[in-house]
Amino acid sequence: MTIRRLNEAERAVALGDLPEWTLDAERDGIRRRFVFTDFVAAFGFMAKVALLAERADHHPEWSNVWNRVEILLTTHDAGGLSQRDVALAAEIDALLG
Ligand code: HBI
Repeated sequence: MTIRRLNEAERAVALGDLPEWTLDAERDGIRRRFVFTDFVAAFGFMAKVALLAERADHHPEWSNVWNRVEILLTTHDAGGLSQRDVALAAEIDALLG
């Protein structure tokens, strides 16, 4: 299935539903920074995200420093922000309750 970049109207709706995520114009993706109590909590979160990502065949660009996790979602196959990024971001947010 081909996947395409979201247009301006679609982006506005998507970001309205994901208030914690910001548009990264340079990468044409969305990013969010998460802060946990310690490394174990951060890594536990990453393990859950990894399972979601593998199930969706959609993988984050991310980094971890002790209790912080920085996630960028963009779609190589679409050349930028797509519905797949929005869907995974919503699933990630749902992990946090
Ligand atoms: N993850 N973020 C992201 N973007 C992609 O385009 C992508 C992916 N994971 C797997 C994937 N594409 C596959 O469709 C292959 O292109 C590797």
